[in-house]
Amino acid sequence: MDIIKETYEKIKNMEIRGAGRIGRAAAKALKEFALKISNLSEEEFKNKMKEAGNILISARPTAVSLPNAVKYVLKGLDEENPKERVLERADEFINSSLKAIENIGKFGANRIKDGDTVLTHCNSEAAISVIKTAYDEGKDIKVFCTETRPRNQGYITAKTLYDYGIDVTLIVDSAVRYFIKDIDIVVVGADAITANGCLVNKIGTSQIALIANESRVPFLTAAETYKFHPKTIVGELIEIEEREPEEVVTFEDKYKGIKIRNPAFDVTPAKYIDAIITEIGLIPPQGAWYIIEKYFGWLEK
Ligand code: RUB
Repeated sequence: MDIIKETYEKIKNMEIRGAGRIGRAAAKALKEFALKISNLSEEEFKNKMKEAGNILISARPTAVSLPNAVKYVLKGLDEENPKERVLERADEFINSSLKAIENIGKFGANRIKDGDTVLTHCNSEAAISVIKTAYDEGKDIKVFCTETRPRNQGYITAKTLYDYGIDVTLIVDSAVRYFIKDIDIVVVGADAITANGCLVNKIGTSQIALIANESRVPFLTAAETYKFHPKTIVGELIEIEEREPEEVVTFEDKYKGIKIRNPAFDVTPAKYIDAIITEIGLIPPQGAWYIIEKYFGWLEK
């Protein structure tokens, strides 16, 4: 179980973070774990794999890419030659995830025009793929990155895009409304998309969507199909992770009575989302149900 526990820890302490990376790390851990198992009956192998999957899923509660990746890989346990199928399905998940990010880049870049200034929040591989692809297409673009308190993932995005040669401006999260007049389009990632087209993403996303809506700036989320949450179709709510207060601030003892709340994600209603960029193309948020129906038969049957 070493590889499983190690991956669990890395996801929990955010050494591995971002929904896509978390999903791929879980698939990789299951593959490496399966490879190490020998001398077990088929039944014992299946039980061990299921136990490993449950440990991984418990690392962080919000990004649905984690349970979706685990379920995708472990579906191989119901097939003939379960071990081989689990190994194959882990590779399938990882490869299709990487391909999806590339395709999202192409579809999303179509929405970015020459001369546009793009605003992004937090650090999303899928959103970055859209921005880099637009830049690769020769479009003269500028990007505003929010800091993304409390863990400042926006710094990673700013450095990544700057290293790529893009004109980057970093702003504090509360400056979005001040700068919205300079923004042509907002592109963010997704930790989960619900059946009714709502977006669950880094805390602060919903405020940005509201500000964009007020100023009639298009708000797009880049979400691979494995970010869609199958259980929301039957009314299940997505748990919003609340993290340690120390991530926000550490007060001296005298002020220990001050309560600190630190939700890591929030929910953006579908009405503030202009489009969801998936690897099969752009859909309106109302199309989320269709994606879940089409792609998650393997989960809920
Ligand atoms: C990261 C975050 C990202 C999504 C999408 O939160 O909210 O926007 O996970 O990222 P955290 P990607 O840093 O708490 O994991 O497009 O890379 O999957």
